[in-house]
Amino acid sequence: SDAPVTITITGAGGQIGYALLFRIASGAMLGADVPVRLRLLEIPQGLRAAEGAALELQDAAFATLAGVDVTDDAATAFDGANLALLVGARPRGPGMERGDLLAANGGIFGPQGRAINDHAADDVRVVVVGNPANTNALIARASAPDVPAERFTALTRLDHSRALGQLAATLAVPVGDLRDLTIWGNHSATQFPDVSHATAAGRPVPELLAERLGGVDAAQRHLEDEFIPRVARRGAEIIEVRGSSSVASAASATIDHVHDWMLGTGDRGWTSAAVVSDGSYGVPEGLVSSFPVTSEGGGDWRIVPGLELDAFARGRLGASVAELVDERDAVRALGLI
Ligand code: NAX
Repeated sequence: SDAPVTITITGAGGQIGYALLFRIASGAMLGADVPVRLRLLEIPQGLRAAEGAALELQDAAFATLAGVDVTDDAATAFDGANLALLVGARPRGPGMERGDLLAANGGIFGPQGRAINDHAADDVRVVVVGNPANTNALIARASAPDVPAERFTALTRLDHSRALGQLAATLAVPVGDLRDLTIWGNHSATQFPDVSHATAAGRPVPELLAERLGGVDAAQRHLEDEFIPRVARRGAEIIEVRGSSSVASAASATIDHVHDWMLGTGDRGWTSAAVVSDGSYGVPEGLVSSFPVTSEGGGDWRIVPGLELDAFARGRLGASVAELVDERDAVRALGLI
C-alpha cells in the first residue's frame, strides 16, 4: 500500500482537535483508502489531553490510521508534514488589546511557520484555523520563505457552510441544491457573505429571495439586517445557546476545506477559502483573504475569475479588506512579518 500522508495538527489536545482527529483518522478527509499518520503538537499544558486523544484513537482501531505521535516540539511535529492544520492559538483574554492578541499569536505562528519551512515535506499544505486566522496565516507564510505562498490558507469554510445553512432555511430548499455562494474578506465580523451569484436548483438566489420575501427591497433588507449579520455573528450565537464555542462544525469545515483542496470541488460549484491574494478583485496582493475558489484536486486553489461585484458588494468587501490591511500593518509594525 501507499506511504501514509503525514498530517500535523496543532492544538490537538483542544476542543476542535478532539473533534477533528477522529474524522481524519476515519478517512473522512482524504478518503477511506488513504493511510494517514498524525502528529499532534501541543504546548506542555495540553500534552496530556493530546496523549489521551491518542489513546482513544488507538481504541477506535481505524484501518486508515498508520500512527500517532504526540509532541511539544515543533521541529518534530512538522517533520515530513504533507498537511499542517494549525488549530492551536492564543485566545483573546480579558482586557487584551488587538495588538497584544496579534503579538501573542505572532509568537506562535512565526515559529510554526519557520518549523514548516525547515522540516515539512516539499508538498506541504497549510490551513490555519486558530484565530485571528487570516493574519496568523499571513505571519506563518512570512516565516516560511521557501514554501510557495499559495500553500498557506485560512479557514472560512465554516462561514461558508453557515451561510448555506441560513439560506437553505430561508428559502426552504435542501442545502445540497445551493451553489456558488461566497465568503469574501476576513474571518471576522466584517466578512461579507455574498449570495449575488448563488443559485438554488439552477435559479438565481436573489430572485428567489425577492419572491419569497415580497420584493427586491425586502430581499436586500433581509440580506443586510438578518442574513449577513447572523452569519458573521454565528460564532457568538453558538456560544450563547450551547454555552461553548463552535467545535464539531469547525472541525467539519476544516475537513471539507482540505478534502476539496486535495480531492477537488468537482461539479459542486465553488466554495470559499482564505488564500494569499494575487490582486484579484482589488484585494492587495499578499493579504490572506477569503475568495470564491475551486480546485481540480492536488492542492491548488484557483480564485474564480471575472465575477461582477455591484456597489454594495464592493463596499462590503472593501471594509473587510481594510480590516485585513490594518491587521497586516499592525503585525508589520510589531516586526512579525
Ligand atoms: P481550545 O482552547 O479548546 O484548544 C486550543 C488548543 O491549542 C489548546 O489545547 C492549547 O493548549 C493549544 N495550543 C495553544 N498554543 C499552542 C501552540 N503554540 N502550539 C500548539 N498548541 C497550542 O480551542 P478550540 O475550541 O479547539 O479552538 C481553536 C482555535 O480555533 C481558536 O483560536 C478558535 O478561535 C479558532 N476557531 C476558528 C474558527 C474558524 O472558522 N476559523 C471557528 C472555530 C474556532 O472559533
